[in-house]
Amino acid sequence: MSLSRPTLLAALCGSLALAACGGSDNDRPFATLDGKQPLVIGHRGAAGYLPDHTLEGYRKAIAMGADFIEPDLVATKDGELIARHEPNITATTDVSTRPEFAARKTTRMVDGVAETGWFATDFTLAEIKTLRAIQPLSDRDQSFNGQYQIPTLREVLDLAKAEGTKVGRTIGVYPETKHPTYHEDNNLKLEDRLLAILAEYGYTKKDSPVILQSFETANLKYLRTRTNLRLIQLVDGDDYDFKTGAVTFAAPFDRPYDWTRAGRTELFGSMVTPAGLAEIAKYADGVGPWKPYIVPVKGSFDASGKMQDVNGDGAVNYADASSSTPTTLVADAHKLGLMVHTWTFRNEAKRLAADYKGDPKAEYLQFFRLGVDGLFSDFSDTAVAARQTYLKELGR
Ligand SMILES: [Ca+2]
Ligand SMILES: [Ca+2]
Repeated sequence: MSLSRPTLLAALCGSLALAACGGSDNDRPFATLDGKQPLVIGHRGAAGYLPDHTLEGYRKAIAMGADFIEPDLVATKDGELIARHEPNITATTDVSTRPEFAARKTTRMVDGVAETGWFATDFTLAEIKTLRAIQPLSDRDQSFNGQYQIPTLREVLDLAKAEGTKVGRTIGVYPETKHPTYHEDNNLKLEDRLLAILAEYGYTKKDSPVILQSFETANLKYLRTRTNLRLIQLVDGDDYDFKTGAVTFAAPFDRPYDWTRAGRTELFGSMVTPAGLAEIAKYADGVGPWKPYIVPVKGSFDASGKMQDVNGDGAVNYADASSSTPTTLVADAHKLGLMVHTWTFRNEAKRLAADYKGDPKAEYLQFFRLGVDGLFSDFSDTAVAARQTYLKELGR
C-alpha cells in the first residue's frame, strides 16, 4: 500500500520535528483556527437517512466518515441521560400509539411555551426502552419507524469507542444539553450527571474526544468551573429576514432561556458581535452559530416589495433566497481564539439556497473556504465528499 502524500507527510511529521511540517509550498493552509481540516459532525446521527438519535443513525454517520457524532441529551424521570432532541418525545417516538402510556399525555412548559404531549421527564429509562424511534420530518424516509430503541448517553459513548476501533479513527462525541433550565425546574439538572458519565470514560480533558454544547449560558459557565472539556456556545435565531439577510428573533428562539428567566433583554444576535464573542471567550472554547449568522441569505424583490419565486415552484420560501456577502463572524471569533462550528447542512433542494443550484457541496465549500472549524450535517457522506474537494482545492 502506498501512502498518499498528505499521509506520508503526516507520518514524517509525527516522528521528526521538521520545520516544513506546517505544509509544503504547494499545500495551502486550512483557514481553521488550529490549521487542521474542519470537522464533520453527524447531526443527531445520520438524520438525513435514519431516525434521529438512534445507535443505527450514529453508526451510519461514522461509516460515512463523520469525525464526531451528536447526541442531544434529555433526562428521564429517574435521572438517566438519553439521546432525544427535546424533552417532548411525541414526534420522535411511537409513544402516542402506546395505550399503556395514554394517561401520561400532559401539558408542560418548555422555555416559556406550553407544549402538550409526552415528556421524557415523566418516563423511567425502563419505560423509555420500550419505545421506538420515529423520523420526525415527513419528507424523509419513514420506513425505519418503529424499529430502533432510544439510546442512553452511555450506549452512545460505547458505540463511538467500538465503531472508532473498527474504522481506525477516534470518533468524537458532541453532546448537547437540551433545555437546561427546564431540567433544573424538574429537579433533573443535566450537567453533573453528564460530567459523571463522561468521567467514567476518562473524558475530562481539553483534548478528550468530547465537545459540549448548549444554547443556554449559565449551564456552560457552570460546566467551565467543573471540567476542562471543550465547550461551545450555540447561537440560535427564529427566522430569516429575506430583505436584509438578517436573522430575526421571536420567543422562544430570541435569546438563551436562562437570560429570559434572569430578565435580560439582549437577543441571540448580541452574542456574535465582537463584544458578545469576547464574553463567550471567557467561558467557552467556541461558538456554534446558525448558518445565516455567517452567510446571510436574501431574496430578490420586485418593485412592489414582493419576494420572487426564483425556482418557479409556486411557493416563495428559503429555496428562493440566495447567499450573500459573508459576515466577519468567523474572523472575529478566530481573533479571540474561538472555534466556529455551524449548523445545519442538509442535502434536500428545498433546504438549500437558490444559488447553490441544488448542489449541497457548493454550500459546504463556501463555509469551508470561510474557515469554519466544523459543521453539523444531516448527511455526513456529502459533507466528507465536499471536504475532499476542498482538500484538493488546497493542493492537499
Ligand atoms: Ca443538537
Ligand atoms: Ca419557489
